[in-house]
Amino acid sequence: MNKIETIHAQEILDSRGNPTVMVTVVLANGVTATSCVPSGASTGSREAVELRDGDPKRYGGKGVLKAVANVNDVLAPKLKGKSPCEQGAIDRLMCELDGTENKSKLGANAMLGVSMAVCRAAAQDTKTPLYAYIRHLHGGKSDAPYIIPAPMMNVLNGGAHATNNVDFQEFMLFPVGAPTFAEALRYGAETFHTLKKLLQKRGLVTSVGDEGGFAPNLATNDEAVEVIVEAIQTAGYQPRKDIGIALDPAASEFFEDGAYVFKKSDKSRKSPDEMVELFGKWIAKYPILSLEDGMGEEDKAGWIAVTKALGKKLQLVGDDNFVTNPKIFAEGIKNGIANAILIKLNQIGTVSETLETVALAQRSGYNAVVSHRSGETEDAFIADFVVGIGTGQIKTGSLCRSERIAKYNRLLAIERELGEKAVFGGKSFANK
Ligand code: 2PG
Ligand code: MG
Repeated sequence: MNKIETIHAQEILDSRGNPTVMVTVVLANGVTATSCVPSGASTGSREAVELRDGDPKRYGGKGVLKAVANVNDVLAPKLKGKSPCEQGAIDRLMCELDGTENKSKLGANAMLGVSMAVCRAAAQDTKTPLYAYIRHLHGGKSDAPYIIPAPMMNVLNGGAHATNNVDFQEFMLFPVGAPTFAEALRYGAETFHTLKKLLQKRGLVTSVGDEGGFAPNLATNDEAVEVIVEAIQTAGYQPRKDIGIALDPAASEFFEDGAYVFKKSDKSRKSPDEMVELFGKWIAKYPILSLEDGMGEEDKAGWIAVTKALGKKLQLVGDDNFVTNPKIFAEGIKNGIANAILIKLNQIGTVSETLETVALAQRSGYNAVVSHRSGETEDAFIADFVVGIGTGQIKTGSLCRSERIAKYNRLLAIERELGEKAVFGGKSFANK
């Protein structure tokens, strides 16, 4: 096995035009692997720290030169000479060198860039596709079929991802009834283009938000779901059976003093109980299969209530409240919160810890949805990652904008490459 020769980081831009970290690992035999780190907007308060320079003279304080220097000057010299196959040891060493609970010293952006680039270098060096290498790292059975995930495609953006008047952040198509990933993508793209026409007919704007979904002003949050259902039907698909809906209200963003305040639309306030009631009505009326962050991360009682009321009827995904952190997630499981977790590598900051959280979900009967961030790059690491862990679901944005499409295109290539050795994740989900 080859050894790490150099590790080099540099500042690049993400899809919002903000700085982020790119890391390149070079092995002694010349194998070279690069990874880029994403960045969230509606972040959970307990996420690992994304180190920013805070110098107002550069990028409004958002520069990442400190994180870059931490890779080049602190991590690189310590990791030189190590085998990239020792993912666990390398990630542990980085955590030790950081020495904080939340990676605030070296920065989760610095550490994750190294962690992902090391993982990719090991895969390349062993001439293994990245998804297969991740399956091996995760201890997956090598003879089991791979699962190509069902995509959640965010076609209508609101909340912190758009400047419209829609309070809920993400309205996603979830084509669980498609026979393959390629077909799921086609169902989604056709519905996306149909939705554009429907919005245009109503005189609404069709410019897009951060994740590539349309971001029109609408009369109510309900109208967002209604126009999507109409688009599904007009595109020739059956709501629920062919294409369901997944929501991420990102409710932490509008939870204030114990109530949910619809500040972007009608300024109304709802108690946690009224929110549970609203979701209950919505799932009876609309083909909603998955609800992420329906309650705010601080509203533990609300989360317990929504899980009791609706947890048998649909997938309830914890994002801001679990932040891909195995300790925080374990606490949530104990408290009977949610039945699924969103997995974002940069919320925790290393590949190994992310795999630990995924393993905990799998042991505990929780579904796990791998996710992009609203600020993304061309790096499609998560496409391989979700196939490697085999949890069967990914959310990675709309059907436009190359930083989103890069992940979908990679999944198309993986599905083609694996052929008979893979099954589509939508099937098992649809049958649940
Ligand atoms: C979310 C994410 C990704 P952000 O809330 O799930 O869609 O948004 O990256 O802004 O946290
Ligand atoms: Mg979320």
